[in-house]
Amino acid sequence: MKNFDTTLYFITDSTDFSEEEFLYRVEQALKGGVTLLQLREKNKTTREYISLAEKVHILTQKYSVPLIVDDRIDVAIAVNAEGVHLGQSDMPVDTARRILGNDKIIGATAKTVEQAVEAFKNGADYLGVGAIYPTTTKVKTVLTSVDMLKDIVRAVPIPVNAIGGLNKDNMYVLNSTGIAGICVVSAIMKADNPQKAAEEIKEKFSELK
Ligand code: TZP
Ligand code: MG
Repeated sequence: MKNFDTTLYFITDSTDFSEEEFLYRVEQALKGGVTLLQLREKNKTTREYISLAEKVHILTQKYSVPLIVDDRIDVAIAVNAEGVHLGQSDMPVDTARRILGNDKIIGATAKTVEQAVEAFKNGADYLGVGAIYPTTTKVKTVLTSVDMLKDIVRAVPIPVNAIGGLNKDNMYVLNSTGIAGICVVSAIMKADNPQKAAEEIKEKFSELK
């Protein structure tokens, strides 16, 4: 059964960390209450990606948090991850759904109502919408307005998460948007204390109206 909570969706980035430091930070974040975790790697070989995904999956399973693999259906299948996240240039959601079946979580990126509705109709379980703020994480994206975020939330019945440059001090802009959760990379990944960062972000999110 698909069972997931997008409240605090942590997307990892191993850039500039040793594997040991990376895995330590991932575990600290899980201790801090991350509810969904995405492994996102852009510069690894397939073999390296699978190797890291296996190690991260052991950690996410220890904390009963579903593991989502960014882009790579093959890597997700290889490690029996709980799901995949697909951008607008990645495999179409309906194709991924056909390959993965109904039990896997499929997330999609959407920047317009049309993209959101299409992803939902094609079988997406949740959406990531942004970037809300400029981001320091390496990604090809454009800014998405909070008004567009609200329109997307209204247009689809699945959980919608905000992403992009979000941290505990600026997420107040997400008040009354109706989002299900937030996605963060650097606010946790690069924090002095990833556990504390996760706890604080979760607390702030719970205060949103
Ligand atoms: N998609 C839109 S913004 C982004 C992705 C993957 C990166 C968000 O990273 P950060 O560090 O939370 O701004
Ligand atoms: Mg992608």
